[in-house]
Amino acid sequence: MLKVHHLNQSRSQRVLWALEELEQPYDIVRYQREKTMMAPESLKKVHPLGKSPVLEDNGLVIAESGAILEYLQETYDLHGQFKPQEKAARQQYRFWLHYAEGSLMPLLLMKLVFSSLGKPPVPFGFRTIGKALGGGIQKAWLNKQLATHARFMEAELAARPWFAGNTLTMADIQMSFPVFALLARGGIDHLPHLQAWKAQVEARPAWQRAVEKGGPFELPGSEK
Ligand SMILES: N[C@@H](CCC(=O)N[C@@H](CS)C(=O)NCC(=O)O)C(=O)O
Repeated sequence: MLKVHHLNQSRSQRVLWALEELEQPYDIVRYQREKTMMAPESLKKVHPLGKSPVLEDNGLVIAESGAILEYLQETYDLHGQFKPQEKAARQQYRFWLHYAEGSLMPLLLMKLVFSSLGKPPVPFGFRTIGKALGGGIQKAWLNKQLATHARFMEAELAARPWFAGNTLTMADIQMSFPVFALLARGGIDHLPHLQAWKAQVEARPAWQRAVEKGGPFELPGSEK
């Protein structure tokens, strides 16, 4: 039986969603984030990096959500429903699979860190300077980067309903975590295509079953 090592409010939501779309049975091993938001040490017993998701299947232990989604598509998408066949769409698919963690998530992680510098666990005496520094970096650089990425995705989704074409693919599943994070903490107000994309994700029965099984998926916001 497939086994998903699932951390609450995390990227492993993608894997639960993918398995629900593929209608594959699976077991969930649950981990709860600590106060620091880190995963518990016990995850390191499954994979040395101690990050979620990790998938176990037939003696294989697979980390990295993109690698897991590609594995699931190759192994369980028997009718090729979740990967485009046509060449140009397949290149888009590959692009978004890499872009999600390679380009977009690092900016969103920076947003989370720089907007938290004025708060615990930063020691009290450093919070004023931390807030000023974090705010300064966001204003001078980070917010502009995020706005460029948001405009790019808006333009792409104006041309088609899903990231790699007219139907849902693993590229959308991989993009779900950064898009939800961008909408929660990016501080950008008018993103109608990304909002519409999120709404069509949330309307999918497979997404809803994944949330029911995995627990609520509400990523924290941040100060603008
Ligand atoms: N690029 C990896 C990132 C994995 C990752 O950082 N996962 C987060 C959850 S969203 C995690 O395990 N955080 C807990 C920690 O760092 O201790 C992937 O896509 O799987």
